[in-house]
Amino acid sequence: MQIIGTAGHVDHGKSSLVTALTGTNPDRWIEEQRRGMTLDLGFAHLRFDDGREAGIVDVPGHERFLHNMLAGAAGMELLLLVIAANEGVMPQTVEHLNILRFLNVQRVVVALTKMDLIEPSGAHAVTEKTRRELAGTIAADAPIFAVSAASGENLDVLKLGLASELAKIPPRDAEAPAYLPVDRVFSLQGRGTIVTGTLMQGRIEAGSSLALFPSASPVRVRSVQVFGETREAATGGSRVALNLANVERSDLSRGDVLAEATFEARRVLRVEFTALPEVRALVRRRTAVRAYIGSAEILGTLVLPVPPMDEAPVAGELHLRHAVLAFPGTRFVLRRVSPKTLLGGGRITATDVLESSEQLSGLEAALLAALRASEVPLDVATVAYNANVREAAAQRGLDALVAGGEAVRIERPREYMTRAAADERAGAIEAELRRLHEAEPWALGVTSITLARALAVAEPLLVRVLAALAQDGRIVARSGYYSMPSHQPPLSAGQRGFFDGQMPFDPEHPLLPADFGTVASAVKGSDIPGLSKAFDTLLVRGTLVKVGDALYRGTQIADIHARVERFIGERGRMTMADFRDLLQTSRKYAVPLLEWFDARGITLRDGDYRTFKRHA
Ligand SMILES: Nc1nc2c(ncn2[C@@H]2O[C@H](COP(=O)(O)OP(=O)(O)OP(=O)(O)O)[C@@H](O)[C@H]2O)c(=O)[nH]1
Ligand SMILES: [Mg+2]
Repeated sequence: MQIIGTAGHVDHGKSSLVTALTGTNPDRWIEEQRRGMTLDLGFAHLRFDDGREAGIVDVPGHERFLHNMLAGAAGMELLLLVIAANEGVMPQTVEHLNILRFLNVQRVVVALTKMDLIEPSGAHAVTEKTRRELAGTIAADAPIFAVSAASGENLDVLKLGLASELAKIPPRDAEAPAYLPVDRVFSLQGRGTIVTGTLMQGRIEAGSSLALFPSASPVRVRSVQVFGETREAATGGSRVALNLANVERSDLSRGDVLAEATFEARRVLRVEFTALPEVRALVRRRTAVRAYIGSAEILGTLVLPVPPMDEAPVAGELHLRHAVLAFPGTRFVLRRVSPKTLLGGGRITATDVLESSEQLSGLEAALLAALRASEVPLDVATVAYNANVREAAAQRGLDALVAGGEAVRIERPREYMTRAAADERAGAIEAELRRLHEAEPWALGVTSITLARALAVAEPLLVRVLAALAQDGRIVARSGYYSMPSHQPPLSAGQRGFFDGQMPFDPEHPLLPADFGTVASAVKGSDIPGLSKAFDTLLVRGTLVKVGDALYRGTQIADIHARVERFIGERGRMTMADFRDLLQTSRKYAVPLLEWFDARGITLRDGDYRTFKRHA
């Protein structure tokens, strides 16, 4: 099997094309279907008429979810670049190409889709324009197929094109050791822990023993599945799901690697790095970075003897905060810590670097010593005083330390602490978050007050540290709750049964909501554990939606949204009476609903009429 990956700007039709080609909608979450937008990686299985098969990894186009795109990007061999004919090459089209040029893509196919939206007479001109816009990228010489997922036009030709490009890609090395970056972890009732990923190389057999990195803890592979079918073994280039013994779901996350137990994860890697020309000035001797290796995102520092001057790769070191299992030849991409600008990428050349060759200047070393000597974060004036240097010099040195990742800045008021001290705090916070997620999986997260109490630290300082961690993407802050990025609150069976009972599906009136007050007081009156936190979670995540006094399921809102989209698409505009007829509902429900859509910038009110405003 081989892996095809999609890429392209948000909304250009990647997932629709995957659905049209395979019959599988890669948007597997309700939230994705409700928002009509891919949030995380999706997977589908493409079978060709001659019996060959390929796995498809579908990525989100929105730049906010670029970290998810990056988690799936390393496994791609054939890139299916999707460009909407009515929009052409857009910022994320370029960004995705900039990422993928550093990874393992070997061939590219361009799908110029949504051709049904342009005049047939303009087709040739659009194709030519696209060809020009792709000059100088890895898609420069790729075949371009003009298609439409909506009408099905030319999809069979595209499929033949994919098959012919796949045939040009040599099979992956089966003799190489197995290397599986994990991109999904879940547990199945009665089966235990399941991980999925793209097997980058080698072979994994049912019954074999491997280890999980970076911890190197041993695991046994109970069974192997490739696209839902149980197999004796999977080989490089397959999308695999492994049922693992001796490991809890909570011990694993995206970014971990399964490989042979004799290997060792490393924190310092020797690398060759190429900076993207437009951001070269941001790369210094020491640059704090987010490194994307396999499916992992790891913070660290890129250390170069001289900053890059041109297109040529520069040899240097990558100092990571967490060890990673990688091989010489493994490819990676780097982004800035914040803002998360794409910096470039490269190749790991050696993993046997044990000692850091990093040198700090005398000033930086003195400032770091001053920070180290303090138990609390310090402002620039205090650091300057303690290190006996002028404040302007201290500021310059601190900025360099922050850029290089040795020191961390927290805001309001602005103060500094060493990376080691910040990591220690962060580690304690993350461990506590994990513990609380396990204790109350249905809760969206934890408040700063609860965390401060559990960790016995002052809340005001904790809030500032939490803000810095959220900025780094190490934790998520949402509606006053903090959580680990991987936390996906599931409901207990009792909680699920309760909400299903409160909001039964009525096939006669599929869009009729429940009464918010009634459900809320039933929540209060029930003795099912954790129910009110579970209710909050459902509301914040949009699984349930409060509109005025009514309570809808997210799927009902998605359905209403789709009907409105279709109606306005056909008629151009919609009145309140149209809306009522469309939903076969009364004013009581229709008025707050439309106001809710207005407030979210989905519909646009103009007197008595509404028009549509997608992604406003
Ligand atoms: N007319 C027309 N509309 C299309 C076509 N393909 C997709 N669409 C519409 O374009 C919108 C976006 O399609 P998606 O497939 O979700 O786009 P995407 O690239 O996966 O979007 P993200 O994953 O969020 O980046 C949806 O409303 C689709 O119905 C097409 O060939 N023709
Ligand atoms: Mg999509």
